[in-house]
Amino acid sequence: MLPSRRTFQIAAFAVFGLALSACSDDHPLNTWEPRGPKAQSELDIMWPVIWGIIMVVFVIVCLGGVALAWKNRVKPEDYDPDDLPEQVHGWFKGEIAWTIAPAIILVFVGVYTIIGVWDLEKKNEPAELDVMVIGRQWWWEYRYDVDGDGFFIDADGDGEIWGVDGLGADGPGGLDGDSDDIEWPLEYILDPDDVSTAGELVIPAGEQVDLYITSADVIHSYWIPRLNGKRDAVPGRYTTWSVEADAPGKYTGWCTEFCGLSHARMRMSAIALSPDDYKTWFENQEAPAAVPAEGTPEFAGRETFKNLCMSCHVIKDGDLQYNETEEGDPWRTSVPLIAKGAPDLTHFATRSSFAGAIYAQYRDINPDDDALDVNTYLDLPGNYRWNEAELRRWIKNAPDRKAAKYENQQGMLPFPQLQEEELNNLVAYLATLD
Ligand code: HEC
Ligand SMILES: [Cu+2]
Repeated sequence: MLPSRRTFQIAAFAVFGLALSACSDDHPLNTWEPRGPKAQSELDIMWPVIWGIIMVVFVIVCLGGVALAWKNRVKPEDYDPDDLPEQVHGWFKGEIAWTIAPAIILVFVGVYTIIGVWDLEKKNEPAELDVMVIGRQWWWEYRYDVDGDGFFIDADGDGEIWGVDGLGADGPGGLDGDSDDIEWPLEYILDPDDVSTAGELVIPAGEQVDLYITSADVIHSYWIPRLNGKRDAVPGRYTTWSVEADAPGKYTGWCTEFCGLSHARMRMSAIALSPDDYKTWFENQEAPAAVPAEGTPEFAGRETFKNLCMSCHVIKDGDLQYNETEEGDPWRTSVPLIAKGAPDLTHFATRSSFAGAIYAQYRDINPDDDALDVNTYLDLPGNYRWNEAELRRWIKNAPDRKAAKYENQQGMLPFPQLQEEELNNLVAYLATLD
């Protein structure tokens, strides 16, 4: 039976649509266009396997099939169901041959792959730049160890700096760890002095950056396809990975492990800057935020921030006392200044996107494309128009902009009670955080 006209139309439409989708010239998640040595080495494994093996086998099987069909063809009137071709059983030489040939192919691919994997696992010795990557529902946190004392502190005061299952003695920062001394959840052990950013991983171009990947809640997966493959972020464990970009640029990524409601809106990007620009960027991130002059709208915004936002967010300006301590909880009292489950906003205005890299922070920059001019990344607040409208919508009702069950401690609370003036002040204050 022939397919109906309708089926045919739908199929044609699907094929046409699929073909058209290849026409976009912007492929931010394209693994065939690596922009760093790690991603390149993965592609270098793929090509010989594709051309040297897959294509050869494909052609042999196709041509062989056609040739056999041609050779054994019969006219319909000559067709006799009892006239079978000669049956071959127990052909010893043949069986040996078609067992050994694939085995040789697999050994070849295997050796090639294992060498590649070793190369991918190679870390910088001694460590140059380590960044801790924390998956959270639904955004990525990046922590830079500023003072070189590791990413963690001795939160329970027992003399062990840290110890979380999954890390041996050569943990982040080279610290010794006792794996029985479990300091968890993460909020209590992260070093409050470190630089913490969200959404955009800023790195120097031309250098390998080692990542320590973990998760604060469920399993996520970190993936910047043009720089390297995927690596899972598992709560309670630390996995190492690394990225390196050949040249300055923006490289987009996406969480690739289903992690709940807003998984599809958990994005990230790596921003590679020239080493000099990176240094400037980092020095700025280390510096405390500016405190606005008293009596200004920005100062009023900071007061509102203290009242409504500080229970989750941190802005380090060397003055405010953050995260009011809870009576009788020694871990909390020992950790005054960390973002709990929310982005550290100390230098919020230096990012080009927010809320899991899905919204543009500046109106001339589209978070969906790679077109961000990294030469102006350091001047974002000066060179581009602030996306005030989106930020206002976010602060007023974040769960409406990005689905999250705040009653389950996911995401940000809505603030329907905010008066127009309070909102104006808050936004004005956030704009000063450059
Ligand atoms: C219940 C905790 C909580 C409170 C209270 C809270 N937030 Fe948030 N906020 C979050 C979380 C969680 C995120 C990350 C959400 C995401 O990206 O999916 C966030 C994200 C943000 C972002 C985007 C940051 C970035 O870099 O992506 C801004 C700006 C922000 N909040 C401002 C505020 C302001 C202003 C207030 C006070 C009016 C506030 N928040 C109160 C939890 C909170
Ligand atoms: Cu995720």
